[in-house]
Amino acid sequence: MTRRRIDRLTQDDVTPKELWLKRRQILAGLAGLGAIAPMGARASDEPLEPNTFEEITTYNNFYEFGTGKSDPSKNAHKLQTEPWSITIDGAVEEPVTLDFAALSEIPTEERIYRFRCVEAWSMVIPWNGFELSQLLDRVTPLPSAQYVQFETAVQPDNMIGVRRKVLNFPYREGLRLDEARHPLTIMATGLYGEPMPNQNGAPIRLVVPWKYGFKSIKSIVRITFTEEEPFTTWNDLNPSEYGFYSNVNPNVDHPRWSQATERRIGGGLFNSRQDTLMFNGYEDEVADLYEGMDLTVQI
Ligand SMILES: Nc1nc2c(c(=O)[nH]1)N[C@H]1C(S)=C(S)[C@@H](COP(=O)(O)O)O[C@H]1N2
Ligand SMILES: [Mo]
Repeated sequence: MTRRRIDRLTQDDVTPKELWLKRRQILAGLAGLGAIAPMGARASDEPLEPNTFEEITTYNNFYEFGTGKSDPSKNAHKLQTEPWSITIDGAVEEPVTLDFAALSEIPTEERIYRFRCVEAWSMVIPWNGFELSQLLDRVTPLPSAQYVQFETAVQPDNMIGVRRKVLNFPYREGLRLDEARHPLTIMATGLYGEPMPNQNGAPIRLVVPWKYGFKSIKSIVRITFTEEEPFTTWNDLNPSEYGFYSNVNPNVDHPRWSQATERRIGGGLFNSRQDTLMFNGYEDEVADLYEGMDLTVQI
């Protein structure tokens, strides 16, 4: 596993994709070829051509800042990200709280992942972050712990969607512990080598690339180990439409639309609609997590 720190860019160091690709090649040359290959790239033959920084930061779902795709990029500048901390508690021997300085010390690496929203659109995003297991290892779970629940910050004064109560906030999500510890599951602190933009879940958010996008909860302040399957926001709202597992699955349609294909944002007129891949293309890596489960029933 490669581990490297991505230096923060300066304010005016906007990264056009070509320049960023060139920088990656230089880094690849320095680090030795192969060391730079992101894990996600092995999942299928599709070359992962990332979406632009502009696309990734202007077409978002972040209901704390409104329900429209362009609302987060307009409203999320109000998110207060300093000070920030994550508390890890619940079924553990001793809870810990990590402040942002402690979180920033964890070395990051780049992961280029497909990202598939349950609404049948998708992107490819070059995240920077570290494996969630590195955070979970900071505590000793009780033997009875089976799941983790995640919770987003609630800042009513800064979050128009919270004031309007468009969802049952705080936004909460959850994973089974083996899913949470899977090496593809990351805590992302940036993208394109820049600190995480507010609208994408600053300063730190979850990314679970084989599950529908709503599992990848943003702006996390709490991780709680639990014995039972935890409360999760969308599952609570409508369990028949949003399962706890919500693995990307082209063979199980959403009750109101097909999940067989997806619209790649920015994909152009002719190649914008493409087949959705089982587990979003990460089947080789994650299928064994679900051995013996009927994925048409346990959605
Ligand atoms: N706290 C919080 N996290 C969230 C959401 C949200 O509304 N609030 N939306 C989810 C959904 S539906 C998607 S598709 C992704 C979108 O991530 P992106 O805007 O970085 O592409 O964030 C997920 N995480
Ligand atoms: Mo989504």
